[in-house]
Amino acid sequence: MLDRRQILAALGTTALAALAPTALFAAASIKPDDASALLVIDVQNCFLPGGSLAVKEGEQVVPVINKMAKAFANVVMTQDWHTPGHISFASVHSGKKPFETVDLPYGKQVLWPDHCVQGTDGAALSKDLSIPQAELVVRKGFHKDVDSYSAFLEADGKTSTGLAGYLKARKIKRVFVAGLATDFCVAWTALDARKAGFEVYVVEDACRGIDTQGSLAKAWADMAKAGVKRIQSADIAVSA
Ligand code: VGL
Ligand code: ZN
Repeated sequence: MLDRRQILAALGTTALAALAPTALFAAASIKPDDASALLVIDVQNCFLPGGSLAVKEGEQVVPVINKMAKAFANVVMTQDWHTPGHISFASVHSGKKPFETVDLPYGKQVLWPDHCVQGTDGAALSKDLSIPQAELVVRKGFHKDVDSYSAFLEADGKTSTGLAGYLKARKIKRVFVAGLATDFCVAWTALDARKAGFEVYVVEDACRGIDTQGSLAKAWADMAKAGVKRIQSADIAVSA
């Protein structure tokens, strides 16, 4: 067996200097199979430019996701789907402003502008998504007194959306997570997917974050610790 030092020596310093590490190791090495599913998280008008909780550069994930989705036989999308006057809205907590926090029975809750209210245009999936084969849309956050960043478990830590059961019944072993926002719904979904026993990849360039009070760095650190793999869309082989 060659160790890393021997491989590097064999490549030679000249060749090594000429090649970027990505060119050596990264090109489209992951092939989604029938036991893989793409989870497209919350690509909804409210999180896109002009939306009430617009994520910076949020629209840039759409073409990346559309292209990547061609590699997947199984695609599930999620929709943040809140009641009017939802507990996560700053507008229902007197004296509170968006991005402040409040202590709720299930823990600390970041407060948001009103967003993704059931049945509104803001809650609709982006019309620019083009994933006709998508098999399931999971709505979440529909209990008035409980938020749900995760597509698997509500913020009380115990109420299931049913997604883990669905994926297991479909014999899915690996999930690839993309969408909005990296540091909230994407990260919480990825962490719960690990807890439910799936192999988990987050596709970094197919996500964008909100980044409030260090949330983006914390999310990546938590995901790394949980064994979530951080990849780029170019790592996924799109042709069959
Ligand atoms: C999200 C904040 C509030 C998300 C949803 O989709 O990441 N963030 N609701
Ligand atoms: Zn929400």
